[in-house]
This record gives sequence, structure tokens and C-alpha cells, in this order.
Amino acid sequence: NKHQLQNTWTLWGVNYDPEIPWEDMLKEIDSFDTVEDFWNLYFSIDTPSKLNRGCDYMLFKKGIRPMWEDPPNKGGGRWTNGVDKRFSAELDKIWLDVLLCIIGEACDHCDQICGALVRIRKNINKVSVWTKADAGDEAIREIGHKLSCEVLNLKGKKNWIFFPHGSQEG
Ligand code: M7G
Repeated sequence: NKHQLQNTWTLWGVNYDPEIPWEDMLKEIDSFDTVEDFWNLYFSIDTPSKLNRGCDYMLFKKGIRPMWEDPPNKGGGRWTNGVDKRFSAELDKIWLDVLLCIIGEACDHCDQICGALVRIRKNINKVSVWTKADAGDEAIREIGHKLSCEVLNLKGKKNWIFFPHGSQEG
């Protein structure tokens, strides 16, 4: 008997190619709804630190596309943590902790979470958690608090910062 998760999750990947539009780079990799299938998928793909620059992983609740334009994301934003390129082991650990936090529904307001993504970029890689509402909402502040203080326990490290979708940064 497999252990059922609360939600079904879809993993997406962006394989960077400067020749093609962003939406066409977005590929659905696989979906899972049990703890065992999560680990099977996790161990069958590279960890983020092994990906090339420009690539992303995105894990979203099934039915939500990992785009600002998709209705559940519209009007929301993201808690983002920038991880210096030099700390690749830390990046993999933060990403796994975030995955376990969201699929394990660790936040009081996990219904407000759409998904999470990791982006491999030039100097600073980023891990973000996408939410339905923006940071004016109590539920969204609770999620940020959970990420900063409890789930990841990144004492003394850079905090998670909130960006509404549509803003340039983050
Ligand atoms: P990014 O990967 O979010 O940021 O966006 P970064 O590479 O600056 O760290 C890079 C580019 O990809 C954006 O300028 C958009 O052209 C495109 N892009 C990224 N996202 C997440 C979206 C999205 O949700 N919708 C659309 N339409 N384009 C996006």
C-alpha cells in the first residue's frame, strides 16, 4: 500500500534554449500522488545543482500551470530565496526541504500554495514558493514565516522575500 498525499503534483521542467519562446521550453515531466512515487521521481532526475544555467524545475498542484497568467497564480506572488552559486549542496537541500514542505502540507494555509520552483541562473540561483494571494494576506505571511523559521531553519542566512507576480525581481 502506497502512502497517499493530500494533492496530486506535477513536475515541470524548463530546458533553456535561447531560440524558442519561453512557453515552448516548458515541459511536463511527470505527476505523482503518493510518497513512494514522489521519491521514485526524485531519484530518477538530476538534483538542481547538476542542471545547466537557464533551467528550472517547477512542482505545481495538478491543474495549475507554472505561469503567472494561470488563474490560481494571478493576483498572487512568490516567496523567494536567492542561493549563491557557490553553495550548490545548500541549493539541493533547500529545494528538497521545500518539496517536502509543500507535498507534506506543512503550512497552516497550504491551500494558498500553488507550487514551487528552482531556477538555475548566472550568479544567484533561486528557490521560490508561489502563492495564490499576495503578502497583504495573513495566510501568505504565515507561509513565509514557516519557510524562514521552521521548515528550513536558515538562521542567519538571507531571508525569504516576497514579490507579487508581475514585478521584475525575484
Ligand atoms: P524567469 O525565469 O522568471 O526569470 O523569467 P530570470 O530568468 O530573469 O531569473 C525569464 C523570462 O521567461 C521572462 O522574462 C519571461 O519572458 C519568461 N517567463 C518566465 N515565467 C515564469 C513566465 C510566466 O509565468 N509567463 C510568461 N508568459 N513568461 C514567463
